[in-house]
Amino acid sequence: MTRVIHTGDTHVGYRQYHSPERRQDFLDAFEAVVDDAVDDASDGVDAVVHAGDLFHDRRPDLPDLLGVLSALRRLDAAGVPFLAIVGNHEATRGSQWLDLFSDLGLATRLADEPTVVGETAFYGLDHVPPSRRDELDYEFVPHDANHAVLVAHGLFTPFPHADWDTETVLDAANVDFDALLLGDNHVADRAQVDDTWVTYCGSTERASAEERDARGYNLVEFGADAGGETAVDVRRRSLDTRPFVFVDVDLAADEGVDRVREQVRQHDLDDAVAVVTITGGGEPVTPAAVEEAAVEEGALLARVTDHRAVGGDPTDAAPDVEFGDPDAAVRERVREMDLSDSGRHLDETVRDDGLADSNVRDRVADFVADAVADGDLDDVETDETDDAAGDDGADDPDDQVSMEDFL
Ligand SMILES: [Mn+2]
Repeated sequence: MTRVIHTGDTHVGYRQYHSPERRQDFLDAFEAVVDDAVDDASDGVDAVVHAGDLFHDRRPDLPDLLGVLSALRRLDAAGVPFLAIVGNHEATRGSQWLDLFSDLGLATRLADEPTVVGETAFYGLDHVPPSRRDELDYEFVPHDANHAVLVAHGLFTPFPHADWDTETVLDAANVDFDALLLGDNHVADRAQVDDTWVTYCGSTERASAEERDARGYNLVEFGADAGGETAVDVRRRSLDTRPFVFVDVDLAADEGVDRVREQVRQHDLDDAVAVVTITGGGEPVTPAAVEEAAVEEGALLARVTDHRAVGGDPTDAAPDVEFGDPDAAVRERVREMDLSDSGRHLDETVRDDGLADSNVRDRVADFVADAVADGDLDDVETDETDDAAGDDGADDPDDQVSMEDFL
C-alpha cells in the first residue's frame, strides 16, 4: 500500500486584499499540511504530492521562500519525500524554484520518468497552456510498480470550467494510470473516468471569496482489492484556516446601510475576513461604512460586494458581468487570453501590489530588454533560436520583434 497527502494550489506569497496577514496565512496553511505529514510519517504517509501553484507567482519574496524551504527541510528530516509539479502561477521558461529545491535534495520534480514511492509510480505533467497542448504526446517512461499516478495542473473534465479532456489524456498516454492527482481548480472534487480516479485537492487557503467551503487536502491510498486489482481510496482532511464569514444581506426597498451594519454585527467576526454581499433593493450603501462596522466587531478586514443594479432599482436586469471578486475575474480573463509566459510576466508586473506604480515602467523596460538580449521570446522562438540566442541576440536587427509577437 502507498499512502500520500495530495495537496496543491497553496499560493504561498499571495498578499490577498493587500493584507500582510493574509500573505502569512498562505504560508501557514502550507506549513499546516507539512505538519500533518510529519505527524503522520510514522503511520505511513509515504509522500507529499503537490499538484502545482506552490507559490502565487514566479518571484516569491524571501520570507515566503525561506518559509517553504524550512517546511521542506522538516519533511526531509521526517523522511517524507516532496513530489511536485509546476502550475500556471509560477510557470516560467527555464528554471523553477522547484528545481532549486530539487538540487538541494528537498523535492522531486515529477516528469515523464516514474518516481517510485512504495508500490506506486508517480509521473508529472506541468501546466501547459491550451495553445500548446496539441504538441503533447503523453508518452511516459514505463514503470514496473503496482500502481501508477499522474500529477497534473490544469482544468480537466469532468469538473467545472474544464478545458482539458481527461479521456483524451488517458487514451493517449502509454501508461495506464490508476489516478490523476490534480491542481488548478481550487474546488476539491473527485470523479471516476473510465477506471481512473480523478481528483482535485482544492486550495489550502481561500484564494478567492468564492471559495466558501472549508479548505483542506486529500489523503490518497493505493492498494489492492480482493481480486488483486488496484484500489484507490480518496479522503478529505480539513485545515484550520483563517475564518471567512459570509454575510449575505438582501435589502428591502426602504432599507440601507443601517440594516447591513446590523446584519454584520450579528456575526462572530473575530480575526475573520468578513465577506459582505448585498442584494435586493433599498438605498445606496457606502462600503467603507460596512467595513468599519466589521472591523469594530473584530474582523481582520472586510470586503463588501453590492450586487444591486446601479441606481438601486431592483427591477433592473442583472448585469452580464459580475465583479463580486475582481481578482478572480481578472484571473479568469487572463487565463482566457492564453498569454505567453512573457505576456503573463508583464501582466503580473503591472498588477503586482507589492511594486510601486512608479517602478512599473522601469521593471517592464528591464524585463523586455533582458528578454530581447537573451532571445527569451517564448512565442516566436524555435528550438534553434533557443540554443543559438543569448550572446549575439541584441546586436542583430533580425532578432528584433514587435510587442505583438512578444505577447
Ligand atoms: Mn491555483
